[in-house]
Amino acid sequence: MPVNAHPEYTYAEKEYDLAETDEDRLIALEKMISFLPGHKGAEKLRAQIKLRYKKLKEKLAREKKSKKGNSKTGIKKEDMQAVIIGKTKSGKSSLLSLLTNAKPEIAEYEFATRFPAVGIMDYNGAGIQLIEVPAVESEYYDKGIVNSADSIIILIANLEEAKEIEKVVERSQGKKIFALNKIDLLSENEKRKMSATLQSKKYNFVLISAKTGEGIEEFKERLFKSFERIRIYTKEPGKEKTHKPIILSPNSNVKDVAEKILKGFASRVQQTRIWGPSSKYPGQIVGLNHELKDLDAVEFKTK
Ligand SMILES: Nc1nc2c(ncn2[C@@H]2O[C@H](COP(=O)(O)OP(=O)(O)O)[C@@H](O)[C@H]2O)c(=O)[nH]1
Ligand SMILES: [Mg+2]
Repeated sequence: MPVNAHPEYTYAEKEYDLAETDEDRLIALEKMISFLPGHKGAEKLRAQIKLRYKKLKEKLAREKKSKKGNSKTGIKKEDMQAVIIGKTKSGKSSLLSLLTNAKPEIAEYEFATRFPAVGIMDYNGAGIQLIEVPAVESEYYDKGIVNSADSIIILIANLEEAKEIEKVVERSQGKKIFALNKIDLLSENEKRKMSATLQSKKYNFVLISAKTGEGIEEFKERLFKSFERIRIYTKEPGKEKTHKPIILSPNSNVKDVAEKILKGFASRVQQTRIWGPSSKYPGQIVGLNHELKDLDAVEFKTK
């Protein structure tokens, strides 16, 4: 307790010590600040309390902000997550239902999708999480979810829409892929013209039809590449490798695989063998630091 402290200050300090939530701590700090002793001897204390207040306030702001993101929708983020955005009736729901098990409403009328719809797309055994976000121009558009996604699929009908939506996601970090949809309605000549225009603007784009499936294989490949991840299969001694790979960032090593399987698992590994692109020969014995490549298979023998 500082010298010559105001009784109200002493009281607020007690409140602070007893507070159980950060919100209550912040209120107590506000009171402490307003009753801080003004004399020179308390200079250091004043600075300390004000700094503590500032930090706590920032922490609460951060927490509030992150709640506005994905957690609001209750969607758990998978290793590879992409959002599908675009104007109403651009074909977002159609694309989601073509690529995943999700069954969103596909409609002739506008703004049919009010809540983000989620599905998992299979890419040679690897799951890619796709989220249809309500139309960019609607009040249900969810900025938070778009900002936290790894990749952003922008469904468009023409160059104007590409420009318009590009502005909306200007600040988002995710890799952007423009997909010109409904190409089944275009002639070969129109398709060529559109491609040339998008190319000249340096867009990362693909031509697709969510209705006929045209261009979809190339789209899937482009999408997977946008995540810049590697797929590592695991196997048990004497058995076939698993169908579902583990997803890691490039330059990951054997230890990263073990730890992704189970935290602390690396310490139980006695011997590791690898097959695939990073191995010198099939079944090569390597150490935990061995760097892996996309499509490697790893076998662990445990102690
Ligand atoms: N011809 C054609 N129609 C499509 C295509 N994709 C979507 N549609 C149609 O466009 C309308 C809106 O589709 P929807 O997926 O609900 O769009 P959303 O509002 O962006 O979710 C529906 O009538 C779909 O059948 C496509 O590739 N080709
Ligand atoms: Mg929709």
